[in-house]
Amino acid sequence: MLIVHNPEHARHAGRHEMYRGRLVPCHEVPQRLEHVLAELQRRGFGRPVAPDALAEPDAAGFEALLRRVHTPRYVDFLAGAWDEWVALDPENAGLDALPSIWPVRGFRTDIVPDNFAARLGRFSFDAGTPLTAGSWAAARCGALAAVRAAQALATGAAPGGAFVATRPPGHHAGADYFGGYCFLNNGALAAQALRDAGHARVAVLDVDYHHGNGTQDLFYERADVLTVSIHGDPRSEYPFYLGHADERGRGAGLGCNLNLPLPRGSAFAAWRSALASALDALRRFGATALVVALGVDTFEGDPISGFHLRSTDYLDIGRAIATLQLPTVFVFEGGYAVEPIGVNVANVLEGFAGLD
Ligand code: SP5
Ligand code: ZN
Repeated sequence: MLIVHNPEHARHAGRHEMYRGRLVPCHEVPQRLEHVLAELQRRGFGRPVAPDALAEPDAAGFEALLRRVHTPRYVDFLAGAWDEWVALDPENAGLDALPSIWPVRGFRTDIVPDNFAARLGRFSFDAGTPLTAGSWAAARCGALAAVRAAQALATGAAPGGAFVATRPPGHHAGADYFGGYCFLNNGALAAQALRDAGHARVAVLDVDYHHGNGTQDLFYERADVLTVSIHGDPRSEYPFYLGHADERGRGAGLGCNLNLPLPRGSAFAAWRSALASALDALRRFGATALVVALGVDTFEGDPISGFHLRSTDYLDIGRAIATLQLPTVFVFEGGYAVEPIGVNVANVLEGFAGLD
């Protein structure tokens, strides 16, 4: 299996996220990915490669792709946000930027304000996603890793599939908003790269505990990309405002989105039957390539989530996904029980690769 890692990931290291009126230490920390990479190395997976090491004839294509999946003004905002933040006050260099005001129903979103705090809110949806000095460098390189992995898959250079070892995660990020620890939607970028490389129908399977609202939003009106997500019921679970079972796509995309919400507290038996439904839908759609948004915050020990999957269950998940027999790129998403993340991610990939 091809492993593409993001050598810039640790440059995104938030200090705090807002939770119940307090700034609490971030759950999405650099050590998460270090545990994944260490466990993959321990099991003898191939040496991770940086995205720059993967040949791509059309180097300018990545910038264009970023600005097709995300809006150009959002990309420009993210690229310059840290410098703007520090320009407000030199002391800001020692603080993370966190939004505290958002345009909601009835507010104007067509006008982008001059005020930085107002723009930070215009391009985000929560106060849990700190923007730091290196956030843009890390997010951009992670997106590049996802796109290069997808392109390697499409050219046949990764016959055993690919894993994008990156953070920050991506599936909560939409065309012009960050949130849920995500800035650029790595999985969506990989799916679009597969479309651009000639796959007429591409599917995204999101197994993170949280609904992949950004990915759903990006492809909601499209018939060429099926989005399927298994997640905690948004009536009680983050991100709350999207991810319900009656969201099936719109316009040309009607029928091309499937949400499989499960109650908080669900164990693997329920999760596994939701996966069977997901796999049925994926088979019916007839995709020729698959992106898996691989979050392992479904784990019983996860500090912010509510499912009860055990480490051995992840082997079974990998095996089940392999039965689709599709070129597959796995993109790392959530998972906050920092040490067990390595074993859980490696189990999915090992189950998929049939190494055991
Ligand atoms: C990619 C991903 O998994 N993003 C998840 C974002 C969830 N953010 C909100 C979590 C708030 C829960 N805080 C619980 C603190 C318990 N001490
Ligand atoms: Zn998650």
